[in-house]
Amino acid sequence: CDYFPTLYPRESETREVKELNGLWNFRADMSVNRSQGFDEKWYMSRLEKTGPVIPMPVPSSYNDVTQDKSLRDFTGWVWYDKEFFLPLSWKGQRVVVRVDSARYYAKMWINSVFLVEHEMGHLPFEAEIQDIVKFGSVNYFTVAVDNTLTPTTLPPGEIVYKHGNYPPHFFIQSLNFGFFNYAGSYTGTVYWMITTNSEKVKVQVEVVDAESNTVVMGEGIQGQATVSNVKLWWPYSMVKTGAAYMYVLKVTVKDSTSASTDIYRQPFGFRTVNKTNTQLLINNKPFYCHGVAKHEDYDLRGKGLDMVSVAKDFNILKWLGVNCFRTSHYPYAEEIMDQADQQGIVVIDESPAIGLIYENNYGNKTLTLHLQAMRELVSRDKNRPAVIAWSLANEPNSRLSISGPYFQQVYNLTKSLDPSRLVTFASSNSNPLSDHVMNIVDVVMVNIYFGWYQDTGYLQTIPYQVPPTLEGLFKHYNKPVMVSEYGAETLTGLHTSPSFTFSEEYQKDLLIQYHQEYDKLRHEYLAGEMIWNFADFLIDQKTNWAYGCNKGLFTRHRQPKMAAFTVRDRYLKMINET
Ligand code: BDP
Repeated sequence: CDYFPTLYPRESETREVKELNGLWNFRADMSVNRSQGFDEKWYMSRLEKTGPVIPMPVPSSYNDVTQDKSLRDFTGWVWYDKEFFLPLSWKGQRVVVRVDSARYYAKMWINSVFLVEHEMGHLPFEAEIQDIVKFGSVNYFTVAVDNTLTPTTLPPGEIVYKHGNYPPHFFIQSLNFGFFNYAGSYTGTVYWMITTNSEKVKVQVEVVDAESNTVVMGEGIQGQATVSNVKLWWPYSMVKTGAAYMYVLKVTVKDSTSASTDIYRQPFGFRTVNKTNTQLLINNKPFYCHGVAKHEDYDLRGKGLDMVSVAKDFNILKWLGVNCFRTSHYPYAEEIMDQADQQGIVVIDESPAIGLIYENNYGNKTLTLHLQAMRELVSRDKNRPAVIAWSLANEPNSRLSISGPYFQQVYNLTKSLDPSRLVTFASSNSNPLSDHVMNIVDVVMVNIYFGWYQDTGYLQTIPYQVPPTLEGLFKHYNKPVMVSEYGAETLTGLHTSPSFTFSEEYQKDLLIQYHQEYDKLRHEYLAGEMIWNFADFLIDQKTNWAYGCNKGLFTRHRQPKMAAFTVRDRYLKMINET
């Protein structure tokens, strides 16, 4: 898919949005090689005519919705279809159909006409359909989605066939990552560049402030305008009042050939991001990230967008005093990003590149996809003030020498697309002597598990491990260092005294040990701490994890574990200090 959308669908005087959310028809292709749907051309008719279908909610991952284990663990193509109407009044207009995310590979048809295919989850794709759809009568929309991950997908995985004492055609989808494969009085200058599909257009732009006053106007498909007395966008933790101030760029395009008008409103904010060798700076003031790493993961709906959960999560983030989170390990829904912008919570925006572990994950196909992921992500989120950094990947194997030139290319592209933000990645390697990527990026982020994966149970080792590790990174790279993950598995309700691994006390004790060390370093070169994880989430079935990753401060149902109160005390105190 060469064409990727940059504008979120927003209603305006000239734009209408019709959501196709709800129950769709659904059919998994359970045939041995998962090709029955294509062989029989299921897209040529309504899906129910091809065989048995079940209702499936959209948006949602399908895995946890039914009682069927084979569907929960399914790998391969599934098919969705839905009937819809477009009003006669839309005739003559440009009509675009958009999918916000389909994990991992998607193809779509309308009225059996193939429209577009898109590789990679978490990022939107769209197609123009005004020449295909019928106005004032029924249409149908077919989407086929394949969640198979191979060594050259992003993220990579592998299909491993098992022979011998196994059921016929038995295979497992092995993953290179650990989460469930849900299918998935200053002046400010505003710059704009507008793409239109007609040349005879007159473009007018207005900058509208949060009180609905037009503060400056401009013209032309490309230009700039200066806003005086600009109100800056600040994280809520940095100012007592006026945080998260947003403007809107109202764009009016008049096409003299067709005498039509289009109006679109793009929210944005004014703020700068910078760094010294020891600190991150927002609007030239030091910003210390006290936050969490998150997941898009909810009970039953998997990664399906659910506004109740989004609202609850943001209320919890504020309750905890979190001022920053990382979208581990893929881009999150735009509705989530909107909340970060509007509530003044800083975001480190991560690409879907997780699990680049083996040599064969570093081929040209993956690189091409990775570059495309960065293009799509930057283009989607470039106007968001909350986003201060792009995270190129999580825990790539940066000990492999091939990772150096590979990430140099991904870094170069990202920086050229957006020189205004920092570029980083989360490293599992904390040894500069064996690393090939940390030297490339602007800020060092590292995932550390002392007292958990390393020296399990021995919390007294933490003061001997954390400072030298972080200092080693700082001394070697002379860049700010952030801890992008640290934590321990914790089963809610398991209590032990003295603390024992997996108990709530252990998680609390571990975090406190780290905090004592961070407090010594945060006035030096440490620029942030992010707990793994905000809440428990599902991973694939394993022996050493009890129904998912339980390193959350909250359960999957968003109820607090003991450590949540410890973190809240710490983070609120930090906010009061500023
Ligand atoms: C880290 C990964 C993260 C895992 C975490 C863990 O970045 O995705 O969930 O370990 O094991 O290495 O809990």
